[in-house]
Amino acid sequence: MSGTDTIVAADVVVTSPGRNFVTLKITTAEGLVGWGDATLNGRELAVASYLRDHVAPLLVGRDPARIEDTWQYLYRGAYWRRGPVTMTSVGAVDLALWDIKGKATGQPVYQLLGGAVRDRILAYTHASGWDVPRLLDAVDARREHGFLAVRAQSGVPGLGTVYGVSEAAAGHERPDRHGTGPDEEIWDTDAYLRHAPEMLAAVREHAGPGLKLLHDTHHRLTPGEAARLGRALEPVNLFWLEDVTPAENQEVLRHVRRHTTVPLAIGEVFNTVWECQTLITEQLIDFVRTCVTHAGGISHLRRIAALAEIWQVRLGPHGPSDISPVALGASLHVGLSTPNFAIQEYMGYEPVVHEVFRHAWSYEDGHLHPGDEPGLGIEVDEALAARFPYEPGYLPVARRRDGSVTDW
Ligand code: GCO
Ligand code: MG
Repeated sequence: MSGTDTIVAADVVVTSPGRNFVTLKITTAEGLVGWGDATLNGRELAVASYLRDHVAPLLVGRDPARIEDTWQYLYRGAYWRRGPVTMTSVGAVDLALWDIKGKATGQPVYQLLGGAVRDRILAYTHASGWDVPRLLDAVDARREHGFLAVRAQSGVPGLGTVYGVSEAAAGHERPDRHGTGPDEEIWDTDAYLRHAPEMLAAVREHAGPGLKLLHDTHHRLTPGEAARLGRALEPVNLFWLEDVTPAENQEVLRHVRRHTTVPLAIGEVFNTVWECQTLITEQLIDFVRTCVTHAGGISHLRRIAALAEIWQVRLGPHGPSDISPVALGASLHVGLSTPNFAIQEYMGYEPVVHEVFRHAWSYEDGHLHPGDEPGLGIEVDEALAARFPYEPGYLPVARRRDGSVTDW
């Protein structure tokens, strides 16, 4: 790219190979194509419209090499800033432009980010079971596949379906696809708090001390409940306890931090460094979970990483099957080149997803690598993608036993 290239088209590909994905395709006059993930699970069409109707017309004619200028232009120029729809859209443009810059220079993006600081990236995956025996079987299966780090989630006695428990093949992340609206689930915190310590202790007992064991509370506790759970789980030696309490008010984590040393991870629903700022600068968390899809792309994730590094907070980006292989690849380019990147979530994908999104990144022996293809190393098979039309899907809604809505 001579610095005289220009963007000639920005198109949005919505496809649903097993689940909905939204991908931005930017094309330049010199024939370069860049891809950016724009998937916001359960609200996909909002981002597709933000990109198609409001961003794409502004991109045509711009210099694709000016990644940071385009980020500032889209972030500040919209006036209405932050939030998941806006930042997923900005992130998609950012990923696509980094992809183009890599292709123009013949370099994998991690080389443009300063080169590798590690040889490979530790991965963690999900194991779940409706009861503890089936959870232990799932943990064993993931370890047999080479994973050194596993997130364990189980059903809760007395409850029906709860977050994080699915016995579908690896790579199954809700929503369930139907046009009628969210499933509703009953949640009972007391039953969960009675069950979680013994469930996780059973996993630790079964797996031994070497397994990096993670658990996701998924925003469902109050700070006081989170403090009690954290203290109860200290003997289990978790790698991290995730989203212990809703963190829109970041200051409530001060209470949790005062009462427990369990490592805390928060950030997957955050979209900019400003939502994580207090958590990081007051060291209220050990890991920040923001991801390239929903937090403004590679350019902004690196800002979050830089702030986190000053406070010795490490990155453990969100990476379920509802961010696309494009985003996973982009996260791995950041992971290979960022000193305080600790671990990458990786649920895997159903086989058809790997066919639609052909990628250079790879998994082996509990670790991931972005590959050395120029750019992000992912190409979308548009003809195959077109065979999987969008289907409305909703994340579940949880209600307490008294009928009031709570966090799912
Ligand atoms: C995780 C997340 C997911 C989210 C999902 C929402 O830790 O991977 O909590 O399970 O619920 O990404 O779309
Ligand atoms: Mg989570």
